[in-house]
Amino acid sequence: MSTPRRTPLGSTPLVVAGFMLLAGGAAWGADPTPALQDHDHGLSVAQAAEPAAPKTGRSPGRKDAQLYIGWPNDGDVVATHFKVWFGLRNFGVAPAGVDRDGTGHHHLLIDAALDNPAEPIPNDKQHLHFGAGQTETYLDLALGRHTLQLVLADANHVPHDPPIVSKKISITVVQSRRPPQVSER
Ligand SMILES: [Cu+2]
Repeated sequence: MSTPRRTPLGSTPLVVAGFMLLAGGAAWGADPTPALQDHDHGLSVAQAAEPAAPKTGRSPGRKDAQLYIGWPNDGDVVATHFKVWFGLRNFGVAPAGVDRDGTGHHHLLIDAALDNPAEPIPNDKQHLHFGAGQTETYLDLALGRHTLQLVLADANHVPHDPPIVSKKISITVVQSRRPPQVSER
């Protein structure tokens, strides 16, 4: 018997449903309960025999949730220091660690792609976490072309299921023009 790794409030119905399926499976005897094989990420029948096993740990997304980069726009030319703001519709922003369905925090991927939505998002210079619930930031990027993409993830930095991601945009960073010097001290 294993215990669930984590038990977010929102996952309770899934766990209960999984348990009921398992109970049903046991009642059918040797029937390998085909419904369970479709469940989430290809659990084997042996794993599914443990009532707690079906929990994958991913928080539910919403198909109508919309994540987008409000600024800059795709194709924009920006200075080396520039602002980025994040847009989200039909979903909420909550700080990292707040485990509540229908919420997440922003992650900005710079010149990177979301490799595996079932894993926590890495934390490095190409994967920025906004765990305080921020909805904008300033970036300092090297000259040249870069891609930006937003990914929402849950309290444990794992993307939702289905993942909530923005379109990946391309921008070109050029040398900032210094504002004119008004006066010398
Ligand atoms: Cu995060």
